[in-house]
Amino acid sequence: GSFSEKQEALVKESWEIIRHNIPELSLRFFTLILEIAPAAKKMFSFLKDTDEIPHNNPKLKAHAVKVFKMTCESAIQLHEKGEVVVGETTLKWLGSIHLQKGVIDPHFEVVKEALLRTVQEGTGDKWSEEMNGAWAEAYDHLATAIKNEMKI
Ligand code: HEM
Ligand code: ISQ
Repeated sequence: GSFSEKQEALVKESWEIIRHNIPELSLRFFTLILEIAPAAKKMFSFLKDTDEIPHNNPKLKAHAVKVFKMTCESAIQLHEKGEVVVGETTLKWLGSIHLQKGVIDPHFEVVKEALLRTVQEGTGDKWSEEMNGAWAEAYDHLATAIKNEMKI
């Protein structure tokens, strides 16, 4: 495939760094999403009734970890199989959640931007353009799979 071993390694490597700082970075990820798109706040059930982003919300943390892990998994599959193979059931589930919450295509760019910036901040001096590109590609494939499921 076009996703190289180097790219896969870069994603895995950076996830290892980010993983250890999840409480802070999951919050950062989410803050960035709402900074770019404030209106997205009302879509998230765990934020509906709060004025600020909760600093120690286990649900928020768990959600953010899932998004990171899935993107990471997507990178591994892109390298090994040349495509993103999310389980059919998982994909259907993800498609229906996002459809039901009113997520539309431009939102995916917002989450992408926030994810890439979180990776950049989270990896510090280990960050590189190449690492950024690897995450971007892995995310795009996953986002496309979810978007396709939402159109069915
Ligand atoms: C829920 C992943 C893109 C908004 C979820 C869940 C996952 C997920 C795993 C379910 C969490 C759970 O119930 O345990 C992803 C991935 C994405 C993506 C991998 C991109 C590749 C987006 C985008 C938006 C969005 C672009 C729009 C801002 C939401 C909302 C929920 C959700 C509102 C429901 C949260 C709740 O209230 O329970 N997402 N998501 N997601 N996602 Fe995403
Ligand atoms: C769900 N979908 C996309 C991004 C998210 C970020 C934080 C919490 C939940 C999310």
